[in-house]
Amino acid sequence: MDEIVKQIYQGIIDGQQDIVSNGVDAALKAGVPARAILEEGMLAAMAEVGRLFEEGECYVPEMMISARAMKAGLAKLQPSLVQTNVQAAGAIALGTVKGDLHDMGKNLVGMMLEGAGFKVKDLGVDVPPETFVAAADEVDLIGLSALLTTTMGGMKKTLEALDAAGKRSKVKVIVGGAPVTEGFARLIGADGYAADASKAVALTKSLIS
Ligand code: B1M
Repeated sequence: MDEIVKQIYQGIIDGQQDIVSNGVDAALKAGVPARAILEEGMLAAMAEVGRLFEEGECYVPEMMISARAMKAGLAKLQPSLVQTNVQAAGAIALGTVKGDLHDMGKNLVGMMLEGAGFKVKDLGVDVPPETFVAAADEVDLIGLSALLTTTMGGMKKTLEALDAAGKRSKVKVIVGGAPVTEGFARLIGADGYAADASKAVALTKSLIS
């Protein structure tokens, strides 16, 4: 791993915003590809934070501080991730389902979709089904994110609410997030599942091209 990328990785684990933010600037200046900074530095570090939390070696406050450091780095990386000359290819509404406050995966998916030329409406976190239903009139596709096994049910409820409002056939719905699987997506009747942000872009293109 590149030395600067290592510093970004460690900075996220230690929750040091300045190190991460300056590290991303330095890495971009040194010509390290944005994708490598994201995947080898930032995503790998958050996966390690998750492992430490799971094993009782760190707690929610530390997880929050790491998340803040990751966000500082993402803000610096965003322009490089979303560079695009592509015309708007469709409109997407994105949100993390009700009860769930995790937003970094959803934000990354949003950035990548914008980079691919889609117009993205970010509905935020803890989004109830009725908010997705209201957005359905304005977009071609709705993207639902969930990071907790306990909130995945919110995806099914959103699909049911779209159905009840007579809007299900008007929009495509895709789902993603760490606990979500292809099988779960099929079970609840979503139009697709993507394991990461790049796959979400490919899936979106295939569904609304
Ligand atoms: Co939380 N948390 N957390 N957390 N947290 C997890 C998810 C957990 C797996 C940690 C663990 O135990 N190892 C665990 C969930 C266990 C489970 O349900 N199976 C957990 C828990 C338990 C909790 C709390 C309940 C802890 C507590 O309070 N006791 C609590 C819940 C709060 C709530 O939401 N109601 C909580 C809180 C938090 C923080 C607030 C401290 C913070 C979130 C800060 C924020 O998002 N602003 C946090 C964090 C940082 C994590 C971990 C460490 C990292 C998540 C993350 O941002 N990853 C996480 C452990 C882990 O995932 N390894 C954990 C980076 C992000 C870019 O990846 O979100 O996976 P991810 O997104 C990926 C893909 O999943 C996919 O693409 C993205 C990019 O490749 N993707 C999509 C995501 N959405 C998609 C949508 C798509 C397509 C693809 O289409 C629409």
